[in-house]
Amino acid sequence: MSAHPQPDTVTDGHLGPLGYRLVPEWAAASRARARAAEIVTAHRGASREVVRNPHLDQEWAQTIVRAPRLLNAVQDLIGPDVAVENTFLVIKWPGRPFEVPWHQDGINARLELDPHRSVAAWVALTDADEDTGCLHVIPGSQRGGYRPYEVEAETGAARGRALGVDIDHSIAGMPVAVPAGSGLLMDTRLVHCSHSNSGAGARVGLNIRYVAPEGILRRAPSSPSLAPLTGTGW
Ligand SMILES: O=C(O)CCC(=O)C(=O)O
Repeated sequence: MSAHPQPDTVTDGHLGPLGYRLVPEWAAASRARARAAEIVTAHRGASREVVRNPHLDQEWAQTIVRAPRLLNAVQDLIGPDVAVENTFLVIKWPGRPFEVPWHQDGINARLELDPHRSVAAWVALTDADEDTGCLHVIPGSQRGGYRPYEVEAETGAARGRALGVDIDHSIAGMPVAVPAGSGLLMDTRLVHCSHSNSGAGARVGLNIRYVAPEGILRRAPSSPSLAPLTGTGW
């Protein structure tokens, strides 16, 4: 018998009691920052804040979703066959209001993911901390399952988010600082949000939804095709 308590995978989920964990250095910090600088240069003119599904046509995003340390950590959780369901790039410009409300990545008006056959990743291309608008999480909130959600208008960062009716929206959650080149893996039921960037430079982060075969319980027919990365079960 193991000397260490094992996570209760039924209630805690595959990421254990907290519902998230750090993936250190999927890329060297300098490489991630250099990529962020290119992205910032490309989008500064229009002050663009959101790019949807860059993994479909951008080489840099295709490289990130396949980064070996990230992909290996994902495969450890959901098995060898992995596809990308969605990516979502957020550029938070310094001093410009940009709040991402409390939500869960695995459910919205168009989608429901099986939390045991999917995982969300948030990867930092610049240093993310409280000043620059890092994620805030509610550790253990995955145990409450998917919550009723409100559907926001499809503008700005809105994605038909799952805003829990039983969440006290005044709570701060726990800020999770992530250095450039590292990332977080999150249970797709983990409740999280992020605040505006009051730092000096742009904050750039990429959200990725990874799925295993059978990991999608409901998905709008108009959604872009899955992008298989590994395996033959697609
Ligand atoms: O980049 C952020 O600040 C938040 C992104 C996020 O939570 C998401 O895309 O689900």
